[in-house]
This record gives sequence, structure tokens and C-alpha cells, in this order.
Amino acid sequence: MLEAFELIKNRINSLSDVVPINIEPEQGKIFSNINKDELFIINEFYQAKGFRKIHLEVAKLGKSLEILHCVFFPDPCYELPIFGADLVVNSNNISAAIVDLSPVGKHLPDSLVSQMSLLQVPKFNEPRKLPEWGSIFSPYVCFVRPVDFLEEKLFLKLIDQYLSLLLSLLVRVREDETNSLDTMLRLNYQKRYCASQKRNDKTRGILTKFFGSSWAEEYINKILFEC
Ligand code: BLA
Repeated sequence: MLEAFELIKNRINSLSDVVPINIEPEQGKIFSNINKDELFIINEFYQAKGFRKIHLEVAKLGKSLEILHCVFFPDPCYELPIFGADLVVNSNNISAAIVDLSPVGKHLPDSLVSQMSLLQVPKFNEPRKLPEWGSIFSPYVCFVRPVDFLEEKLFLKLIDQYLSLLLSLLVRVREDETNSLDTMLRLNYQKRYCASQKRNDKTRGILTKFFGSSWAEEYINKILFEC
């Protein structure tokens, strides 16, 4: 978990003009009043050329559940996919590991597709089935339950490779006008992505269990998948 956090953090820090987005302190570090060791959420937000919002979150929810959540929301003026990763650790085992570069149009950009198809994606022993709302993800989405330490390492490497491809695309893409048709279409895809993610009842269920349903709803809408 820490390793995943570090590698994503390194990629964020490699962006030339990255700046932290100032947030309300109560959104940055969230502790429950019950037991600070067992229930906390730490959020970091950044902005950089090409990205309207980068969100990196680590959470510990109760004794056994740890989560790493990360989304790079592109600035819709750029033809960049949405990078998303989620690691759910249950009693020290990763139960769900997902990473994707998700399209903000009908397809991913051609140049990205050709690079992604060159990646040697390892064959994981326990692939997982995407939920129905998962149609937002690309054909290159990797959703697995890593079965051992080796697979965990391979998954982290894949996260890093996807980020590397994203950042190499960043230096090639042009910037469109805010009011151009392409920009507006990409923004619509981003909205669709957020709307679909909001249908993840596993996230909602866990947050509701620990923080109550109105808090969970607000957190999902304003912090996780605001658009
Ligand atoms: C699944 N997400 C889950 C699960 C939990 C969470 C408990 C079930 C794990 C399992 O089935 O083994 C919980 N995830 C959270 C919480 C947060 C979080 C509480 O990020 C934040 C506070 N989810 C994302 C992103 C992606 C994502 C960015 O936030 C993908 C890029 C995917 N999570 C995702 C998917 C599942 C999941 C596809 C499986 C859902 C299912 O099987 O129905």
C-alpha cells in the first residue's frame, strides 16, 4: 500500500508545474472520533498542466480494511484519458486491484493504443469480473485479485507503466480551446465516468457503514467523483 502510494507520489512530483490544491483542512485528514488508528482518510489534491485535479487518497476503515484510491482527472482541453487506480486491502490481502487509462471519447487516442498494446501485461491468476457500471473502463483495464507477493509487485509495476504512458502522452498533446466541441465532448465523458463510479455500491456501503449515509453521499459527490 505504502509502495503504491510512493510510486504514484513520485509520478505526481515529476510533473513540471504541479501545485497542491488547497482544500479545507477537514477534507484533508479525516479521523473518526472513535479510534484514530483504526479509522482515517488522508486526501491529497494537485493540479498540473493537463490535469484539472489529481486526487490521491489512503484510508483505513476499521481494523482490517485499507484503501488506496487515485484518479488523475484530465483538463478537458487536452485529449488525455482518465487514470484511475483502486487497491482494496482486506486483512493484509489485496482483494481488489484495478488500474486503467479510461477513454474520454469513443476510443483511446491511437498513439496510446499502440503503446498500450506493446505493454507486456502479465497474466494474473485471479482476474475479476467488472461490475455492470464498469463499461466506462478501456479494453486495457486490469482488474484482479493478486494471489501472492509477486503478483502484487507486478500490479504495482503496471500502475507505474500506465502512469508513464499517460505522462508521455501529456508532452505530445495539444491544448484545445475551452469552448471547442472536442473539449466539451471530453468533459461529457468525464461526467459520465463520475456518474458511473457513483454507482459503485461497495464504496458507498463501506463509507456509509463508518460515517453514515448522508456523509457518504456528500463525500462521493464532492470529494471522490465531483465533476
Ligand atoms: C471495489 N471499492 C471496492 C470495494 C470496496 C471499495 C470496499 C470492494 C472490494 C472487493 O470487492 O474486493 C471501497 N474504494 C472504496 C472506498 C474508496 C475507494 C471506500 O476508492 C474511497 C474512499 N473505484 C475507485 C476507482 C476505481 C474503482 C478510481 O474509486 C477504478 C479506477 C474501481 N472498486 C472499483 C471496482 C470495484 C471496486 C471496479 C469492484 C466493484 C464490484 O465488484 O462491484
